[in-house]
Amino acid sequence: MSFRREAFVPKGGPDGGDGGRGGDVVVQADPQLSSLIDYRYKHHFRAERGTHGQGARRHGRDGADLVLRVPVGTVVRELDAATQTPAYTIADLTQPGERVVVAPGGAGGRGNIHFVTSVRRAPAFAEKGEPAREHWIELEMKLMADAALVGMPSVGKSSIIARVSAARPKIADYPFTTLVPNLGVARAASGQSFVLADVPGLIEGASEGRGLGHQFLRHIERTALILHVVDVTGGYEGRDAEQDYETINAELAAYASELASRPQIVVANKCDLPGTEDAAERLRALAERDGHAFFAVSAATGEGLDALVSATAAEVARLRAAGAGEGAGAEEASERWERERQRRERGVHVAREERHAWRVSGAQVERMVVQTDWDNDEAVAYLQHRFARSGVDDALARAGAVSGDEVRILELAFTYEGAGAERVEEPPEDARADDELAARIADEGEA
Ligand SMILES: Nc1nc2c(ncn2[C@@H]2O[C@H](COP(=O)(O)OP(=O)(O)OP(=O)(O)O)[C@@H](O)[C@H]2O)c(=O)[nH]1
Ligand SMILES: [Mg+2]
Repeated sequence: MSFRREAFVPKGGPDGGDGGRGGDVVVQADPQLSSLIDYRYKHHFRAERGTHGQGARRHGRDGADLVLRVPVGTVVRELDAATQTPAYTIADLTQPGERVVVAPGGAGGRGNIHFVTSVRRAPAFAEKGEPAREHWIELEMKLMADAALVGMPSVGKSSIIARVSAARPKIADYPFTTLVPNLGVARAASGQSFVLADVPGLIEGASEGRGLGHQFLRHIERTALILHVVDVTGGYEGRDAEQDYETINAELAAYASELASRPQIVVANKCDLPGTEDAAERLRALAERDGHAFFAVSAATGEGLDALVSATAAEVARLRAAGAGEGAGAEEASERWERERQRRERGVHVAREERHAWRVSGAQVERMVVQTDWDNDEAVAYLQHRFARSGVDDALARAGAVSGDEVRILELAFTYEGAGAERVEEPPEDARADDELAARIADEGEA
């Protein structure tokens, strides 16, 4: 709050500038990153704060945003601070450059020049800056591979990725050797390359969470092409190749119907071993029945792998070209996350805590409260006016509040004066924004 003071101008008007806004904390997908390791040990991040407004209408400086870079394919969730469990998904960052604000910088308080009206020439109050906000955020990196090696345990998925890429996963003759997905880049003779994922083995019941199933089926969800690997020896457990093939497809379908219709290449592995020709031919027939390409290979000798890699590269290129047109670009997607965030902020929730006591919550409403200077009657009157404009009073009326009821917001209590309560004076210049807000709250019918 400030008034102009100059020689020969005994009663200068109000001239308090606004405080600068605090920086946002932003999470942004960066194609250069491949893990969330940066967040393993450092958990607290803060953006810069804004500086105070000053007299002579000088505004404070805005704080710089803090951008947290994460790999493409990171899912960002809001955690409930008390229970540390996910409350909702904030964004799913699937494209390079896609971003989302996870903690918006606090708005700077507005200086007293903003509160001048026809009847209030010299407002002796200004708004407080919005305090910094804290959020607990969970980051999960989901695989963004072009193709995934899927199949029963021990069919040779890791052996294949080790042969066709620089990935060096553990290979052993017992099931569930692979416990976390491995990624590798494979390059075809044509020069085309693609990212291949080696996913832990699936078993019957995986779609219901058996084995390591659930965790890894989730990753396959985002992979455009499935390389379905089948051990044509039947494996040491004496399984049957055809049956394995059907089992895995049934699990994919049970997990998510779109996985069943996802493009698939069927790979018969361990064809170097004697007596596997029959099983391989029967598998080829099944693949053809289902309209899938089929390759007989050996991860042990390398036979057939070049052809498999070439076909996979071509199919990946085809799927990429088909997918490029659909879906929004990174910028559009970021705007969508921002709109969703703002919608969450605007929500006004009214809950009855006692017969004549109501709890009102919502980011925007709570912000109005914390920005109010309680030692200043004018500022408090202005807050009451904002409540009316922003739909809080209406929401209370709809919920059944009556005059005299207690209204609790954060740690403060107010007295509800009824929908017909006396209006404070004409709205100042920000009233239009408040009007829109009230209309939106009414639209959403949140009460
Ligand atoms: N003879 C032969 N053995 C193979 C071939 N491919 C893999 N194996 C063997 O099969 C066993 C399992 O191979 P992995 O690559 O670990 O199988 P996986 O599918 O990754 O298994 P999980 O990670 O447990 O799901 C190992 O002993 C490999 O040496 C092959 O083409 N021929
Ligand atoms: Mg493996």
